[in-house]
Amino acid sequence: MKITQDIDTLINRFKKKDKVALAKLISLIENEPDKAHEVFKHFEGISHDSYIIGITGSPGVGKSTLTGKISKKLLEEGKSVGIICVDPTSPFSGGAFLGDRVRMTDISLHPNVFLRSLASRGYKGGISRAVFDISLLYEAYGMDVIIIETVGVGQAEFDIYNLAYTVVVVLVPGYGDAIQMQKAGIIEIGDMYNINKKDLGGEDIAVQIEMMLDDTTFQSGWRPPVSMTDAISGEGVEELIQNMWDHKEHLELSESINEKKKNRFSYKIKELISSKIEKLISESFINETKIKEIVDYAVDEGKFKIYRTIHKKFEDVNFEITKK
Ligand SMILES: Nc1nc2c(ncn2[C@@H]2O[C@H](COP(=O)(O)OP(=O)(O)O)[C@@H](O)[C@H]2O)c(=O)[nH]1
Ligand SMILES: [Mg+2]
Repeated sequence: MKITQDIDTLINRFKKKDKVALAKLISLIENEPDKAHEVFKHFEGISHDSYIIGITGSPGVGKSTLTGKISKKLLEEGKSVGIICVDPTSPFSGGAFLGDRVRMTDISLHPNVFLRSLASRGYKGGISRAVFDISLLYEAYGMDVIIIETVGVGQAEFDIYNLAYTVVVVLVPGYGDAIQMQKAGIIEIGDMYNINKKDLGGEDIAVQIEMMLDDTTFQSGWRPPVSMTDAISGEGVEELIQNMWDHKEHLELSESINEKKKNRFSYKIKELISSKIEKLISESFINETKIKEIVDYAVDEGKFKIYRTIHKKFEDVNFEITKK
């Protein structure tokens, strides 16, 4: 009862664009996924869509710096921006948070921007759930643009391609260009490629990417553009933003934006179903009494019997799956 009242108060403040309420709702949803429906039911009348952009690339290529610069430009155009930084490689919980804040000091105090960093692993229901739910909250808040910054592609804990409408792959000049491209799963994943740190060179990698793109046919009719930026000075950032809008327009004109939206939801639904199943199974089988029985048996009979014990205990369990 108390919690419902708290949620109601928070929602009222949230609807008045109170950033503290937004922060509290994010924490609530992160920590208590089962309460998410209590929150989202208040937004059922809202039809606002944010445009969702994914920025991905290896650690250190300048994604956060770039995100800061892109956001700054968008803010200058009067747009609001919700940022989610996912850096599971960050060894300290909160470490990425501080780092990203420092890189985004220019903008983090602006009333129309909000930044959330997810630095550590081990979110209840996983990082992709947290990212999806935070982006849903940003949409309810009325953000014009959502930027999801994430390390790597494919190997990440979730696939940015299923969550964003436009994916920017960021690369840097210098070492291991070929490896960078392989890692980026380059041709399949990016809607555009951006070589950052152009103050350090990078013409050669741009040419390599252009050549790879020339050898590829794009059934969608969209040929990913290649841009170069210096995220520190901001040089080239406008062109990159223009490429994003061009891609958005392409998706809208070809009506594939709806496919993207559907894809986002089917990804989410599959994830919700598997987490429900996981919960059901663990609740039915992993209860403390059962564990105690197994422990007692294993300890009495010897630790090397633990595998055989578990095997035995579950031997006569029959799974019955009912289709509904
Ligand atoms: N020379 C140069 N350094 C950059 C540029 N963009 C970012 N950096 C630096 O690269 C480092 C990593 O940047 P960061 O944005 O944290 O990268 P992320 O790990 O991809 O988010 C920081 O020291 C930045 O100051 C750039 O365009 N040129
Ligand atoms: Mg970063």
